[in-house]
Amino acid sequence: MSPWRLNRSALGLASALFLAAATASAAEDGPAPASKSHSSSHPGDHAPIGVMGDHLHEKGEVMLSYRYMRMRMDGNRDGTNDLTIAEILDPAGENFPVTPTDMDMQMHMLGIMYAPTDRLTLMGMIPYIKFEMDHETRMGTRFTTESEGVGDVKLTALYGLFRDELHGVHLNAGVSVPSGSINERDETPMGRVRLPYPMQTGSGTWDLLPGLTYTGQADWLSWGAQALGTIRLGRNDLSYRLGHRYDLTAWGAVSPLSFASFGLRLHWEDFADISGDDDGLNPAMVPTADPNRRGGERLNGGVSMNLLAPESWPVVGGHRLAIESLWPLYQSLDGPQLEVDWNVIVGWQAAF
Ligand SMILES: [Cu+2]
Repeated sequence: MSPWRLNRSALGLASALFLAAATASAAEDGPAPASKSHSSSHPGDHAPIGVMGDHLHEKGEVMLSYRYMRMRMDGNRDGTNDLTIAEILDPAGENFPVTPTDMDMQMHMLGIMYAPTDRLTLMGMIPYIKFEMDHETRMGTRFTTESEGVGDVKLTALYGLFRDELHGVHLNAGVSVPSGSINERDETPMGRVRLPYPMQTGSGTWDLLPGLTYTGQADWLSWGAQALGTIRLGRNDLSYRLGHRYDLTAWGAVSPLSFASFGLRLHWEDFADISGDDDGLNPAMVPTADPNRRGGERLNGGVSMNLLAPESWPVVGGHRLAIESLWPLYQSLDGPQLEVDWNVIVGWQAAF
């Protein structure tokens, strides 16, 4: 099946809702607390690149962005205890005939932001995701499954609630469109089958993405915090829904140079198990096919750098280049489940 298959009616409806929200808000544009001016931009104006929807734009401004993300998972755990491959396969242990051993996730994400007013910025993000998972069976066979395609498109309205010289607060009101796939298949020792939940590129449900963001800046210091939810609505076409998730993050950065800032971040993520199940999967075969072994919580620590090209530079003046790396400091998983080892995010942003 084509990785570019998109649910057109879903996309159309989401676009219409998005435009309606934009039009409604444009009409009520009063003496709003203005967002920060890009004419005096600063590398620490933006959060570490792994944070989305952290800033507003000035009326009429458009920003394009591209992010490349990679996540590496190696080894399994249950709770906070590491499990060996042998323990997962052992009939006297966890008793699964097959187990994942490691996984790579790569994501390319295109983003666009547009501010119809100083108070309102609209943001759209389109991910293209590639998964690779390695497995081992009780018979000693190793095999790899792969899937790739467009993920769930996210449309978010960022609405300024407050801003002064020092700091500001805005609302994140988003929706995740089920444009990704829940029917990715690949060859396995059991034949060509539908892949388990973590290999699917979409949730299959419309999801609400509510959130609140706080940012501050004083001279060469900047900081911020964001709370985001992912609330799944209903069930998908295979009669399950992924678990709701909650993300809390806080960061601080110093900008010792006019073109560079260096940041530290903490990110707490809490993700629940799946409700319902995909009838095509056998939860006794491999842990990834069990809807009750998908939840967990994780605290990540991140180190980041934002670079801002001087306005005087031709073509790339004002463009941003950023990198962030995150490592789990703590993770407790409903296992056996693959544990995260590290994440890297590289991004480019330019406003017009
Ligand atoms: Cu932007």
